[in-house]
Amino acid sequence: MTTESLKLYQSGGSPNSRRVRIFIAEKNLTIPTVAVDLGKGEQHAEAYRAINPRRVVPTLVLGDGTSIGEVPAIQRYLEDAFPQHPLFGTNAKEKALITMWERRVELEGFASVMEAIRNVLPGLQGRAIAGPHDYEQIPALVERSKQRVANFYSDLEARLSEVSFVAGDRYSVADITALVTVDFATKAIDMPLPEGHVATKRWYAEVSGRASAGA
Ligand SMILES: N[C@@H](CCC(=O)N[C@@H](CS)C(=O)NCC(=O)O)C(=O)O
Repeated sequence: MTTESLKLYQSGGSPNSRRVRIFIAEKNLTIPTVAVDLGKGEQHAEAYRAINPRRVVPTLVLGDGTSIGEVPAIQRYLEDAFPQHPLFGTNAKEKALITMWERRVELEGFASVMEAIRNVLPGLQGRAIAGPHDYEQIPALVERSKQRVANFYSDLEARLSEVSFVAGDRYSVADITALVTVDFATKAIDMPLPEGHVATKRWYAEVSGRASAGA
């Protein structure tokens, strides 16, 4: 199967899009992209809603017109369609453990950063949760979200003091989500990695030094 028939709808500044872009780069794939300008509200336009009624990026559209939304679903499709350079593991145990770590990073780290920024950014008033429904911001949540990010950092440091990569001894999709989370937290809520987190900094230097990190 070739990648020419695929199309990735994505946005340059979107951390969820970056999770997929890094994944694609790690697999050495070239997939045509279509930019969706979130600042201009293109995700709400009828044309894009026909592609993804959830009104979020990224979305992968297959040659037969099938739309796949949700980052882990897009990554899973690409892993199965293009098995080279596996990022979800190669046997049942590895696959389960990588899925477990990736999910923890997404729920505890990535989602906490998203919650912190979406509940405070003036431009996201009435849009505290991305998607088809409008939600008011709850500024009181922000401090708790930041506490969750701080706890995520501590847990990550403990983990990376024991293993080389998030899910064990090999780079995986869990490292992609963790890298995007750290960069997102640094940029969006001014929470870079804490000074004394030497294990995480060792890991960060390695994963951010891979060519895929620029995707
Ligand atoms: N659960 C979705 C989340 C996607 C998401 O929240 N994307 C953001 C960009 S990072 C978005 O499209 N936001 C549009 C908006 O805020 O209206 C996924 O995994 O793809």
